Amino acid sequence: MKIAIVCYPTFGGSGVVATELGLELARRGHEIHFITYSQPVRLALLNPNIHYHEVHVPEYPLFHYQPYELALSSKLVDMVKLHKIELLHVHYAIPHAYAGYMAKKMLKEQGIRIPMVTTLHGTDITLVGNHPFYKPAVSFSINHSDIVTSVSQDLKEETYRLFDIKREIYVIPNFIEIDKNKMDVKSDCHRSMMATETQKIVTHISNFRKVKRIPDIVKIFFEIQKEIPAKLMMVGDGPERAGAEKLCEDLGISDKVIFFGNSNEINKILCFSDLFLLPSETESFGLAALEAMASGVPVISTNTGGLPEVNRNGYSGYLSNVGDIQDMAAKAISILSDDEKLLEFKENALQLAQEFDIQNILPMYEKVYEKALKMN
Ligand code: GMT
Repeated sequence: MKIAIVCYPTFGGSGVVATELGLELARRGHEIHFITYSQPVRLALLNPNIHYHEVHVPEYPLFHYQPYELALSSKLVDMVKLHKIELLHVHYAIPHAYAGYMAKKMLKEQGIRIPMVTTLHGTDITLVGNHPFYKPAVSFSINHSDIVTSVSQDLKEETYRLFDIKREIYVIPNFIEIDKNKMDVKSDCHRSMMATETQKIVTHISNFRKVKRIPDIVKIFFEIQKEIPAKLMMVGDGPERAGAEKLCEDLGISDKVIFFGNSNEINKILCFSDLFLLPSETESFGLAALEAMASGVPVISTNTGGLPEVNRNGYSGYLSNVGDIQDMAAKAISILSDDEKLLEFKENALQLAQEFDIQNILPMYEKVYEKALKMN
């Protein structure tokens, strides 16, 4: 199949999922065209089946806001015609499904019919989409997609609860490439550079937005390090980072916390991590938790959104109520203070992650594509 993938090219989970999906589809022989405003961070153009088309939004002083959706829909029309693309797979209802719908309409006028699959990732529904200003556009974009998928059962239910949706939503969970994960870190895991033998390593990875409850991470770690020699690895960047650095200073733990900034080699940090913290306010799936588990790192997370579909309480880690710092700290300490228990949780985490191996999940997308093509 010739498939156009539209996504955000940044470090967020949806961009990672879209990129990894495209890469694996290309390996399986499909021709993949990424269409977005800059090259996706995890995309290496080393495969003849991978193409990247940049969407340019020319600056024009008349426009207070430059019209990205317009540029994207025009680019989609041009690329579909030029490369004979058969299917659009857009990640995020707004603005991607919105722009995709316009592209479909323009193409139809020219006698070209093309189906659109929309994948919902969470923030479009739970945060952005729920804003009353965007609600009609999100409902419209979902209802006018040929097939809609969501990354968790919880997100599917939330979408039905918050919007007037008239179509079936298929759940296709996020995935991880277990083999690649193992290969990448074989010779590159430098634990001794980060901590002493006796220190345990706790890690968090995100885009440091408010929804991630970054101060909770620092406070949980503050409790952990009172009981156990430990270091905290903070990976990623975003609006909450400066506040977190200040909180570490105020609590007197700056020497035990490393802020890495953004990284696209997170498995080289996860490979030496003992525990992963994800105390988010909400999380449609929690890809970072799955990435941790695939590196054999147990997860302490909240029990909201799709997180219980990824992290199994008392098995791959623990789940607590949002904001319950004491509970999360106690559970972290219980795992980290008992080497036998830690090892067991590490093995469980890896085993559970295997259920989400890309080889199990990708055929679900292929099936959906075939169905969409038949519908058109
Ligand atoms: O984690 C983020 O805030 C980024 C966001 C995104 O749009 O990339 O992530 C969302 O999509 C990911 C991939 O499906 C999910 O794993 C994240 O849980 C989801 N984030 C939220 O729901 C807050």
